[in-house]
Amino acid sequence: MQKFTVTNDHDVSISAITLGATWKAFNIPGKDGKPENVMLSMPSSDEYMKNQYFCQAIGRTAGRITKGTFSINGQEYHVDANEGTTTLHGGPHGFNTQIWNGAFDGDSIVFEKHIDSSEDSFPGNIDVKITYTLSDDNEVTISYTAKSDADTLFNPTQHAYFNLSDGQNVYGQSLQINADKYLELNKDKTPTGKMVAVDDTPYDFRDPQNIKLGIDDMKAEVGHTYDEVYVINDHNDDDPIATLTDPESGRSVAIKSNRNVLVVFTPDDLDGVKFDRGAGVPHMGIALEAQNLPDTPNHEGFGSVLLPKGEEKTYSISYKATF
Ligand code: FUC
Repeated sequence: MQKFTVTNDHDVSISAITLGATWKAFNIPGKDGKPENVMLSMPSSDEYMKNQYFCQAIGRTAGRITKGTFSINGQEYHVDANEGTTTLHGGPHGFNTQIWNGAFDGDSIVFEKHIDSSEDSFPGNIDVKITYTLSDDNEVTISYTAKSDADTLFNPTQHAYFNLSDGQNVYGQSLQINADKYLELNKDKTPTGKMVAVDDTPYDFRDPQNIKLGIDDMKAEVGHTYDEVYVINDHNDDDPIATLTDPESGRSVAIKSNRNVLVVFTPDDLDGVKFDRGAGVPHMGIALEAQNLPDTPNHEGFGSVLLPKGEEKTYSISYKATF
């Protein structure tokens, strides 16, 4: 396994590793000027292999595909399931399970991989390129490019878990999301197809909201922590879709993307997981995953994540640090 690091002129740096094209570090100075890693990272490859998805690249399709079944141009496909009958985050052989070929391209970190249809069960053999770039104004851009030899689906994301504080949990941090609606989910967390207004619910992050208060309200009113699919409002590509802020350390990360979804996940149970910050505790990080609507082909009005044969498609997500 290899690790690649890029540092800019403001003491901001990023590291990424070839296992899972994982975003291992985003070091941002705090009020004291000392850079700390705001990604929920792990100390060893063993730990990354035991605990999937932590800050890893997700593909071909982020989120859940109902019964691992979808149609493209009238042809039905069944892909491998890895959560009961559901295909989660690209299935059992998704991007996060691959060892990528890593290299520097100038100041960018580039991961490339050819994935055969026979390997991950999705239609089409694809060539994928994931690029990490850190700018001098402290913005990280991750882009995902793919080309397939048959029509297929492509809806990648980065499963970034953030903790901007110097402490163990995200309770002091606040989150703002540019979303009037979220997806209603079935018990197995697949979408019902319905979008629900956030008004007067703990789902409402249109104004910055303290995460601890939000989790408490969710538990009291809805019965569980956040594991939600926010439908991002129409916006200019230059406007952040979400901003995470830690008043205590002075760090903040604004996410920009032209994707129409942000998944927000605040895991209760990180027991037994070893992180660089220490032993896993509840709400040690918050996952913010910019993507397109999940289970797309199975719901009318969800748009398209089709990657047509022979066409190259690129999706990007940017994370701008201020401190
Ligand atoms: C998020 C959630 C899932 C899952 C995964 C690791 O995308 O929506 O429920 O637990 O992360």
